[in-house]
Amino acid sequence: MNPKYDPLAVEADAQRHWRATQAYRAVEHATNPSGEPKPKFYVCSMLPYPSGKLHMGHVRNYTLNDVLYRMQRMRGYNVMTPMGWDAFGLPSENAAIEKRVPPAEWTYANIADMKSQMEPLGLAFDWSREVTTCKPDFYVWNQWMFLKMLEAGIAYRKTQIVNWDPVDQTVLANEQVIDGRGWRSEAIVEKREIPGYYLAITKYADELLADLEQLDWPPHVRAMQEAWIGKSVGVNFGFPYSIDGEQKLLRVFTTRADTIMGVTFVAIAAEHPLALRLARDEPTLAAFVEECKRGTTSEIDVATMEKKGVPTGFFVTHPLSGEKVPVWIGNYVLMGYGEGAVMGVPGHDERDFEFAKKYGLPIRQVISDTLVCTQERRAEFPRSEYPDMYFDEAKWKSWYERKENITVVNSGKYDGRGHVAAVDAIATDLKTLGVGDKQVQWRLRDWGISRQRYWGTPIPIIHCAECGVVPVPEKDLPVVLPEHLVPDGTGNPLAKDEPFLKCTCPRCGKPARRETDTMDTFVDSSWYYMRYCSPDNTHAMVDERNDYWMPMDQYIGGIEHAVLHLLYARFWTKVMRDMGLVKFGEPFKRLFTQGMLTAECYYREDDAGGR
Ligand code: HQ5
Ligand code: ZN
Repeated sequence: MNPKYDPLAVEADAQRHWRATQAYRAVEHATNPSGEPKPKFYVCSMLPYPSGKLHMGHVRNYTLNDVLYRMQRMRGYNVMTPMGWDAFGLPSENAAIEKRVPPAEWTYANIADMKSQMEPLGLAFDWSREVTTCKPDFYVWNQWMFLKMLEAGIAYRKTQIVNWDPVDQTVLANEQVIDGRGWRSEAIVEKREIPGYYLAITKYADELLADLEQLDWPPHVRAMQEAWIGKSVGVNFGFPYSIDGEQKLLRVFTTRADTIMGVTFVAIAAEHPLALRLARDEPTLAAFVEECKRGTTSEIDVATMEKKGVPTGFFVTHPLSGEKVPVWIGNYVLMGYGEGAVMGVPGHDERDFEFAKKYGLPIRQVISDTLVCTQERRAEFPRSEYPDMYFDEAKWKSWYERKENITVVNSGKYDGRGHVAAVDAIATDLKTLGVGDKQVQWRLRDWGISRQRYWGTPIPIIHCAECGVVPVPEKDLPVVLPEHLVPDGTGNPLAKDEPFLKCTCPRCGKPARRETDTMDTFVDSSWYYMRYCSPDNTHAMVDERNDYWMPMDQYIGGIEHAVLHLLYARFWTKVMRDMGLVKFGEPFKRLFTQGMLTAECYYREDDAGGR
């Protein structure tokens, strides 16, 4: 035996043996020598875009995968690890434009190249499960699911103002716009109004948020998803008042109902019906209303302009304390936002604070992260000895900005509660009184999947002059994407390809035109990891082999997919579950984000100045 490790000889021999014995072919329900079923372990790395040559970053990602595979196999698991190609999308199309070749040709050549670089690494991939997303046997199921989603009301068409990337000539999802620029091209994004197809991910917002808790994922990834979903629970409630013999409610919306006992005034917009009513009897109010009308309607301008207001002399009733609260007309309250009225809590809101200081309105502290001296306990805790327990102008802002680790004070029965508990209790009481309720707001928007691009899954829709927008019947799937077209950079070549465009309307049989929009490639990556379980099934998207391997035990990939891909995949899985296609609601039990290798490299100059 050669005592030295000679990779060329050893690796080639080992790999020949692995190939001959199909060493990495995974079989469902494998048993150990004593006949007992082995526990399964599905480990998978994020599949590459076949954009050229294999990158050192890929190798790093796939080596982590390989190490885990081998360890779990030695520990007695029935392990499966597959590989595939995220083959649709802009990089191929852009390269095709540049090289004047069809993107299919360029993509298949890259796949062959990258595979030939990957194979000698001797990674434990079960190549019999290889998935290539630009092939009809894969994307037919994108189309099939799209039709199912249309039926279920998850997929829909609407005209909307969209983010338009002028360089990539395509629509971007909100999450593909980073600081006003396209996530890939970095071009400044413009606004355009066009029709497109959307998936109602917002219907799943609650569940996508709640289920984060059950995932063994890095906390920062869960936090990023949570922030992206962006649930804010506010309370919409009213201050009762009566005018002209009528009982009314002056409605406001707030995300800080925990500060409700700190209300010392209500400010209303100049266009608010109550302002207009009061101005009828009072010339000074009428003059101020006129002055405000000439002002701004922009939220941004309001933040910086001088806050002005006039007291109306009118009072509403605090719904919980019963106190009389003065109503002011404020130039910083806009009729177009919320209710056109805001509760004034100068102790804990920067704008209200500025306003109250200017007009000498009372400031009341009702939240704090320290033990705060309530009115009754002043003697016990003199200010000179316990300055931290008193309202401090310099500190008010930190109280306002924080929701964590704060305590409600000076608020009667709500004292001692944290932000969430106080909001809950106060909302419940307002509801009982019939003057308010919780209102949930989300940052998440529906997922726009239309791309005005050639190299993607055709959206299975037909446009008929008589019948309008008609889904392609299931039996006519797949709508096959022609592979010979050469994009020239001036829009979508499908829109100029007669053989693709021409079709007959499935409803009335008259000549019709095919939809030329294709799907976002994040559709492919939302479920490719399930297709690895049954890549050969020609009559179903997934089958019982998916029930065996999924949910995935360990997913490994770059942190750049913390929000987009991983959120879409979770959503897609939940939709499949609701259609009875899978039995689980979360695809990835554990996640490891390995970070991404960038082009940065460190070097040292030698004495001669060489590197
Ligand atoms: C890395 C690099 C390059 C890559 N097709 C998508 C993709 O990101 C994945 C889909 C599931 C949406 C890592 C990267 C990712 C894997 C594949 N990588 N350093 N494809 N310089 O080709 O670490 O983080 O870009 O996990 O390789 O990357 S990809
Ligand atoms: Zn028709």
